[in-house]
Amino acid sequence: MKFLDCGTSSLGIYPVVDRAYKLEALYKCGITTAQIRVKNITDTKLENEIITAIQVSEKYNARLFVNDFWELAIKHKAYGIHLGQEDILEADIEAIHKAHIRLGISTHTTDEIKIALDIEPSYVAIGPIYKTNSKEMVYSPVGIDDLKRWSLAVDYPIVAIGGINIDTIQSVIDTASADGIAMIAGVLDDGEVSKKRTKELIKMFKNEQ
Ligand code: 3NM
Repeated sequence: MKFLDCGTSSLGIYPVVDRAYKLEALYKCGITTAQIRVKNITDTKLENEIITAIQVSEKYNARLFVNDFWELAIKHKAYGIHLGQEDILEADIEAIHKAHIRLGISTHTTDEIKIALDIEPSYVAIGPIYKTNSKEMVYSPVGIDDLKRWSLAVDYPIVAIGGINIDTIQSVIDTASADGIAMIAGVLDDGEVSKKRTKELIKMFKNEQ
């Protein structure tokens, strides 16, 4: 089926945010890939949040992945959709492909990676690299060594996620395994975007230090 790729530039620092208004601050810092992972709202509010997220991302020419709500993402022509392992069982993968929308898939084990690879996605996310407080996890951390090892068998861009922040990112960068490094808390201060830290993270990813 083969999903579209995400272009020639690295996905880079890949923030995952719960509300669309946080995206603009991130894009102004130089973020080029983000995910909207809306929680706790439904119906029109949810749809409007996704529309706003898509619009602001288009304005900045950024690669926005919509988490979970694949039908809304198709309806509003999102750049990409991100799905977890349970979601890929329920979502209409063919409809996403037909709509020319990119697809990223979460994986936590080598078995899950195999399932993801069968779908020929735009990227494979591997996590949690470290312990995370942002999502309940039944999986123990993958760690740096397995990230390196697993990535050798994956011929798709890899996104590392889980517990990655300004203090832990360098070891992930040093693996040279990740095309993108996703994070929730790492770009936030009290729930709001920290521009200073976001810029520092981008610099570290680009190895400009
Ligand atoms: N998915 P933080 S870890 C949303 O491993 C999510 O699939 C994960 O948040 C996975 O950067 C995670 O604050 C939470 O640790 C990431």
